[in-house]
Amino acid sequence: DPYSSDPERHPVLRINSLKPFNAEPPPEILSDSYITPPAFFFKRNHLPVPQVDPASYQLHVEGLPGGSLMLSLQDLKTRFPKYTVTATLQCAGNRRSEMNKVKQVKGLNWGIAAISNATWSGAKLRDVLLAAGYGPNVAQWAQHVQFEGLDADVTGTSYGASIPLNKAVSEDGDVLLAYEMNGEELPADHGFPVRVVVPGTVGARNVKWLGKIIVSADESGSHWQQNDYKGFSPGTDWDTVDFKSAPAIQELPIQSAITTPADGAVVDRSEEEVTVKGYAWSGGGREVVRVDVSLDGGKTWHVARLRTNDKGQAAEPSPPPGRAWAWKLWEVTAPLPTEAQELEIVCKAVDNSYNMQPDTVAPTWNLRGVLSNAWHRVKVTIRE
Ligand code: MTE
Ligand code: MO
Repeated sequence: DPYSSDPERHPVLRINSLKPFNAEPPPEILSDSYITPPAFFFKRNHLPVPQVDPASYQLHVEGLPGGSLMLSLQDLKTRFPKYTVTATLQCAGNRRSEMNKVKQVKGLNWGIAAISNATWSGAKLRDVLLAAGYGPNVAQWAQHVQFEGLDADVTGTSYGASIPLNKAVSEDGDVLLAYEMNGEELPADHGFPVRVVVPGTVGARNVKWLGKIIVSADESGSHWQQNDYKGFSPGTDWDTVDFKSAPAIQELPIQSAITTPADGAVVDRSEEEVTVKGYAWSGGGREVVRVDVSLDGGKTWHVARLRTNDKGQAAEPSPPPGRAWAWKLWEVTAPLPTEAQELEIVCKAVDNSYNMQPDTVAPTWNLRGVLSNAWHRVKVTIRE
């Protein structure tokens, strides 16, 4: 069994698939802490977790004029400045189960918790590429940076993905070769000893157990770059889909969801009010500037309070423009509407480009069930 050396996992995780291991935390745990504890951080593996010996680990950097560069874990830690970035990771398939209710899609049936937030520390990819010979002349022929994982299937094919070269080398891109998560060494499930963290970019490009970096004229040729993680029209089906016709997902759209109360919860009339909590995040470093919450299916709205730490009520000052990599947690307490027996609680977020979420799922349905970001709705009963 290639999965026999997979690590132990926290029993509270909701398992989507055991081999490979895919799981998400109960949603209310997400809004309990601004920085998600690694035990609860969602886990998305396509293959068995590889066992990597940190002492003999070598990262290969290829495709630059200086020839190939090999870096040990020690090299990464000592030859390059260490940066820490708080960044949210979200799987392209987060909230796929809502698309499944419209019409069957192919993929793991994620709820709303295939998203989590951590602080990541490591070397900047930019610094490593500069050390490997990157210069302005490279941008004349290269356009992509490919990553290969050390996890592989039975045929020896490893997980792979790529990002645009300009994201990789931009000073403001904050792309890390991370060896720490929340101040501790990376857990096995999250890419020990080194993973790429591409802030603002879909989870799939944040390659874990990083073995190789290739600067290239071409995108990664991997299945996951070419024939997966792309969006299509609701009218496109498996007979008509042409994966070459759509770009690979990189930055993700605006997103928010309600972590509590849960769908189907009951509140007592005597409580007189209800507290609603959730998360909001946008891709590409766009900052969430507002979250609107409705208790009546979208007829009337309240503005939620946004939170960027666990300390107090107030949000910290905004990050520099275009570098809002982390989610905001939000919360609103509102009176129970006097006539209603049932609440339809809805949330929608707005980012600083004034991007907003679509109000319903159906017009965004796609055969792989990715990019699911409609207004999130939960129904709650009021007990008299
Ligand atoms: N990297 C490798 N090597 N193998 C993988 O299966 N899965 C990707 C990405 N990096 C994957 C990988 C996907 S699709 C996602 S959403 C994120 O890792 C999930 O990261 P996490 O498990 O740390 O939450
Ligand atoms: Mo993913």
